[in-house]
Amino acid sequence: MKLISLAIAALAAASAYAAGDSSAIMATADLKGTAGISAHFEFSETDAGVSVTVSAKGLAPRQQYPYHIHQKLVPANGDCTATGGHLDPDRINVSGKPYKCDPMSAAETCELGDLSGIHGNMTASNSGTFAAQYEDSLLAFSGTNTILGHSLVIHSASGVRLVCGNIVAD
Ligand SMILES: [Cu+2]
Repeated sequence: MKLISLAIAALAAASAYAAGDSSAIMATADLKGTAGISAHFEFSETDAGVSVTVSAKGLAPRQQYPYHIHQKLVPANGDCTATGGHLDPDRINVSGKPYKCDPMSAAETCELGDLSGIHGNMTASNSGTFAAQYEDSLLAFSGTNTILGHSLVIHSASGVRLVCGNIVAD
């Protein structure tokens, strides 16, 4: 009983945290695929840009997973390869030029959609889950940097596209 009430308190604290400054969720994405992995993303507008809340499960314990916003939508057959390349409206990653992006890089030097480059890979817990919340100063809900009309893809460490889902306005 004590454990249950602790769990409820933790859930309440987590959802209050996710709600941030009471800004409403403006878009979500649900990622599914054949890999047994599922993930849920929530995007809301803040003074600093866009708040991103990520949760995933079914990951391999302690493994790293890159993930990105991809340019094209996932087709009805769920084929993640059809989502094209990373969202990159500023054409940062032009073929032929070296591209490097990690959490130490200035976000402006990264593809807009390279969320794991900018904010770090998903690193699975011992039970195969991942959760994070962060602000992204460049993402938007309109204009050239809009995330709407695009998709999210989680990759294996070797780059295989494991699961994907469309970003949908809430
Ligand atoms: Cu990707």
